[in-house]
Amino acid sequence: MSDTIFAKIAAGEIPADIVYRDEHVVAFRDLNPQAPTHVLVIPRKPIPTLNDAGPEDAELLGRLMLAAAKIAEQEGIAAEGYRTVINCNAGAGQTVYHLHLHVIGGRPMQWPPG
Ligand code: DGP
Repeated sequence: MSDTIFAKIAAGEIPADIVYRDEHVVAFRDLNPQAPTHVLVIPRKPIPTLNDAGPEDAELLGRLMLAAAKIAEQEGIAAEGYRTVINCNAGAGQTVYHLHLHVIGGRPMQWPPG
């Protein structure tokens, strides 16, 4: 499962509009944005879904969240508010099986989500 499009983006093998990267995570703009700001934060480690994360990934999951907050600040949406979403498996709409955190903002958000 390490040959997904997101693994290739993380490896620099295919292009993406990267907004943040460090040793553990990479973040880039979604190809099909659902709001003025729509960034995907991924671990470099190829974990297919949230269900596949284990206790050994606890720190990495925290890094994804902290990167999301940093990106929201960078994008100028931190104060007004934004949403973070992880779709897990097909029933939730997951289409790329490399764990990713959506950071969505720049417009009012509805609740409940669809
Ligand atoms: P999800 O439905 O949670 O699996 O979200 C996958 C997202 O990934 C979806 O919003 C579209 C985006 N996406 C799919 N392929 C690419 C790609 O090649 N590049 C970028 N930047 N985004 C992609």
